[in-house]
Amino acid sequence: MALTGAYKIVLFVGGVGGAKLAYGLSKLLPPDRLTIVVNVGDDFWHLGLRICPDADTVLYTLAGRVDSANGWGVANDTSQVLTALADIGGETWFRIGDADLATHLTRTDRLRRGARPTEVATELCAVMGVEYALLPVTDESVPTIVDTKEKGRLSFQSYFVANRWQPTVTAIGYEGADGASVTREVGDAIDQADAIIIAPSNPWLSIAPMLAVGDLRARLLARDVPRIAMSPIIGGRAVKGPAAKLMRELGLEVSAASVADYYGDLLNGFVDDVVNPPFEHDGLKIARMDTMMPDGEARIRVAQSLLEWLES
Ligand code: FO1
Repeated sequence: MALTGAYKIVLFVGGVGGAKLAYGLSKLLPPDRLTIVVNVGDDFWHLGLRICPDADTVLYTLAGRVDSANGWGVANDTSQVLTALADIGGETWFRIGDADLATHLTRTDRLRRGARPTEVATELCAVMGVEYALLPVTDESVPTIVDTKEKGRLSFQSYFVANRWQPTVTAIGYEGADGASVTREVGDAIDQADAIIIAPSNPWLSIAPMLAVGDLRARLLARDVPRIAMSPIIGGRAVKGPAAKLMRELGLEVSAASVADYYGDLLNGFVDDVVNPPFEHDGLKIARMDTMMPDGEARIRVAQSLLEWLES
């Protein structure tokens, strides 16, 4: 599976963890060799605006604008509108900064004028100086729904933000996934890919919502190229977010091996972290490396190690 020459990578990302690997790879591969496909399951309507958190996290990260403490929103953003909203009893549970609001206003305006989410993503990348193709997996709405013991059925942001992902998850759904289809742009990227990489995003909340869309899984399986995932579990826990807690609630062992099992035959390669206990998985080539990406330099180093493994 050694990659040679000017090979093309398609990277599937969700939230913050995925954006870090996208950043690292963007420093090593030119735009015509790295396409980023982003989860749309977190997207929702809020205060009349279409909010696309995972797309914006990748966009701001690649543009060098992201608030690095949170991994989402705009660095050093102000909160005049949030304060004014609070004064008049508006919703402030979802923290939207003033500069971030400009993105949501622009996206919503473009969508209302008939643009596709894919076109809006391309336009926002262009104006923010991001030359990489940042593609929503589908232009249709496929919201992630979370069934919980304590609060019943919750929309994703209600689970993740309003309830701080504390409720016990009993099931996760991807509404409308069957009837949806990947965009032409995503289909073309997959057909031309020399390798498919699944970022260390939450498999159940950020990657599965994409794999559920239409015939995406079958299209990936049809490509006889490296199809690898990077473990989001390091040392028995998630670097950020609910992945480990979710695995426990779903009755799974909190390990990279469980993640590899979950992805199943979709993968023929897996990148595990050196601190995780080694595991075997038939049909899976497993690389072990330091996958922590606390800063820009580490992200580039991890991306470099990943590409070197693919080239070996
Ligand atoms: N996550 C939070 O935990 N609290 C927030 O107030 C919040 C606001 C927010 C605003 C814009 C945006 O693009 C993302 C935001 N996120 C927030 C993250 C968001 O919930 C994402 O869906 C998660 O990062 C999961 O991918």
